[in-house]
Amino acid sequence: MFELLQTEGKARRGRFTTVHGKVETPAFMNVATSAAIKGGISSYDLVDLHCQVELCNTYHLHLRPGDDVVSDMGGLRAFMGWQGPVLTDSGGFQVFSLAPLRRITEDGVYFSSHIDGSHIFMGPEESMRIQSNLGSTIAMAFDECVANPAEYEYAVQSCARTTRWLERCKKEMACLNAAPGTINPHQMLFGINQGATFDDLRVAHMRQIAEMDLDGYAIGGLAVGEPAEDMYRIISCVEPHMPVGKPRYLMGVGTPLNLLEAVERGIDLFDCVMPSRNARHAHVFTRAGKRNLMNAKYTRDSAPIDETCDCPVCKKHSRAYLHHLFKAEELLAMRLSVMHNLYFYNRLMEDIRAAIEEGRFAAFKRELSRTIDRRI
Ligand code: PRF
Ligand code: ZN
Repeated sequence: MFELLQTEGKARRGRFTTVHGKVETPAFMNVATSAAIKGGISSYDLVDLHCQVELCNTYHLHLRPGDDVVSDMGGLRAFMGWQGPVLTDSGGFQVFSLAPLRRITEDGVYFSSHIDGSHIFMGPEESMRIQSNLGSTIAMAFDECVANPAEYEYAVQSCARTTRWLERCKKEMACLNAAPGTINPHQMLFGINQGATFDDLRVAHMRQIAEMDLDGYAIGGLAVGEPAEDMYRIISCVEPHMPVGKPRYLMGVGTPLNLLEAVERGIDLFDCVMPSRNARHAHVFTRAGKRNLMNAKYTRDSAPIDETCDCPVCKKHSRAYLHHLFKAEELLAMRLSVMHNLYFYNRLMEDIRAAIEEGRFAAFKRELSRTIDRRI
């Protein structure tokens, strides 16, 4: 169930209730691709980092350790020791971005494993069965994410196939949820809007899938090579056709500024590897801009990463200490900087929620946009 608590322009403050807990929106989902947040972050750290939802990947977990293993261990939440909601991505996007030698047919996708080269087939039914074994709170539909720029004719065909795949996903999930012994018989299904950068395809596809009464709607196929302005334009043109009473998820996005721009355009949920990936390369976010902790200017800097941050790392450690850990290639360097960056994203969303509640989101966004994306 999704409740709209408050709006300011298109920006929405909502509450998404799942069998595994409530999600206050707008929210950022923390990426744990192979059932682990990269950088040595555990599920109990995530509680301290104000994480609400963990996101895992069907493709990776199917290859290793195998969804049969996760199922035997009681599902992903039990396996990871995470009590809150988990969203699983369908494998569609990862097959297209990671697997070599893939062949797409009406049935699904043939590809080789990026781990051992073995030949694997995944279609809508396989993706739903795997996600059912994983026992996630929310399963994503099996879609095709076309890289931008795309050919119009190809995008038309691909979009139509993604719609047919969605119908098959919905049918298969209904069967799986009703079967005895299913780990999460209340598993929800989100549809994914595609259509490359073509406004007419995007709108037509969104209108089609909006009629299928799914539990939520995602916008996929963005942040895959197109300029940010194209992404913002597509969100704005698709949004009026998204159901008001369902959560809206922008997949794989993005920078702090991207999140502010998308919230302003009516998006509720996000996920991105950016906070953890950047942190592992010594790039940390602050409200005043991005820092590179490898920079020699931090050698004797006793200030925390971000003076305005109250994360466990900023409460305790200096830039000088983190700079040293990165130089010395200590594992702790990555762990501490990932913790800060995830907290930064989760806390940014908390402040966005408070701003919408108090009718000052526009001012909040204007103020932060001046500094948040610059390098310092
Ligand atoms: N489809 C799926 N997962 C995704 C995407 C998509 O288009 C994207 C695009 N940014 C990220 N993750 N299934
Ligand atoms: Zn911090």
